[in-house]
Amino acid sequence: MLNNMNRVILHVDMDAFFASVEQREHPEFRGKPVIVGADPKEGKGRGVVSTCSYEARAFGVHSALPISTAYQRCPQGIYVRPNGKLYSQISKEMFQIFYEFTDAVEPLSIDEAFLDVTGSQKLFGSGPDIARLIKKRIREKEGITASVGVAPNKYLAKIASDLEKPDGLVVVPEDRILEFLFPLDIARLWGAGKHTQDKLRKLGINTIGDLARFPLNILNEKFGKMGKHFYNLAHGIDNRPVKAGEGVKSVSNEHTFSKDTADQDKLKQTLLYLSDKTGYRLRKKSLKGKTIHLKLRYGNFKTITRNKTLMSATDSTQRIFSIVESLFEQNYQSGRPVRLLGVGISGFMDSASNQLSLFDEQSEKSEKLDQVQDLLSNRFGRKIIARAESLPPVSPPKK
Ligand code: TTP
Ligand code: MG
Repeated sequence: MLNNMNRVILHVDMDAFFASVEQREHPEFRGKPVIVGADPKEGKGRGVVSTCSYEARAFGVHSALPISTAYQRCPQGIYVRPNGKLYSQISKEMFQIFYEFTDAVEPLSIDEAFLDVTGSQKLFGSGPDIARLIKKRIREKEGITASVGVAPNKYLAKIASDLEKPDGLVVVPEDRILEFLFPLDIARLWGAGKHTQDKLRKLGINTIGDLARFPLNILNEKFGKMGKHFYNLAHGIDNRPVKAGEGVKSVSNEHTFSKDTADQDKLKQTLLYLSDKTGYRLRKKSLKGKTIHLKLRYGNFKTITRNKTLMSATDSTQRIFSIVESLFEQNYQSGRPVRLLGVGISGFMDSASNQLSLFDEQSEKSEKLDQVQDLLSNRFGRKIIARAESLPPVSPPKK
């Protein structure tokens, strides 16, 4: 079996990112519970916690917690609204630091990335040496701390970076993978959500070691093709390469209706929902695309795809939606039941290097709305704050 391919992978993740930036900006916040998120309005505010400092975590506050609950748990906390512009700027600088060490950088979110440093060792030293250099650069240049995992693959590096937060550095050497992995709880298994974890526990599998020792044929039976994947991960095998940002060629989202529909309101609502998901994913990856795609499958499986290329690249939900809506209006045969809709975008350029186009006031406003939404919904809060008119149709699309 081709095992881990002698790669050296780093996973870097900033500690309490937004809150650490606030503590850097306001020295009087240091060492105190700082909660970044919605306005608590003396415990009556709506919305959620984006993140909080480790001092606030001691009170049971965490990301995605309703801000009113956070206030109950930690009324003495310092509550601040997110400053998305500043966090994006620091994120950009942090990625520049990564690129000093390797071109193989795969961004995962605003504050984390995988780095393949296999080829960088001649220049900068071993994996752990590079991890220490990166941590030092970030501390000196940005005034905040990062945690790093160093391992022969992405999966192990990701687990490792989380184990000794904040300011952690955990190295998993090739010959100690199983020793490292087996005692860990299966909550650490990548790709296993709450439901899968419950299923595993019912089989008596509570640690990664339990999973590794479990018969593969039963895993296949219970989890289909994920069975083998889980089994491999439990043995520390993960050959997925680090995909540098420019490797992304298109982003798309589809929805299959539980029952075919010709209801135009419902169809457009779904297009808005899919445009929003697409825009969100673009903005998360700092990408902008020029060509917008519509996919429409009728009840009899006849499928049409149409696209339109814009003069300038975009990542705006509103802009994507306005294009797919007009493609839909031009191509949909009214009254015919639809089975599936898809929205996609390609023709990428990096949004950082994208020249600002001359937005009119309306599109600037919608861009701000998109940004605020991203900040609030980063990962968990997404469904809760979806634009009212784009609430998930019938059954929400699968991820
Ligand atoms: P995370 O890396 O998940 O969290 P963190 O950096 O705050 O803390 P940790 O030390 O555990 O890594 O997310 C990065 C940033 O993304 C976080 O600072 C704020 C934002 N975020 C949200 O806005 N909402 C969320 O629900 C989560 C998880 C993160
Ligand atoms: Mg983080």
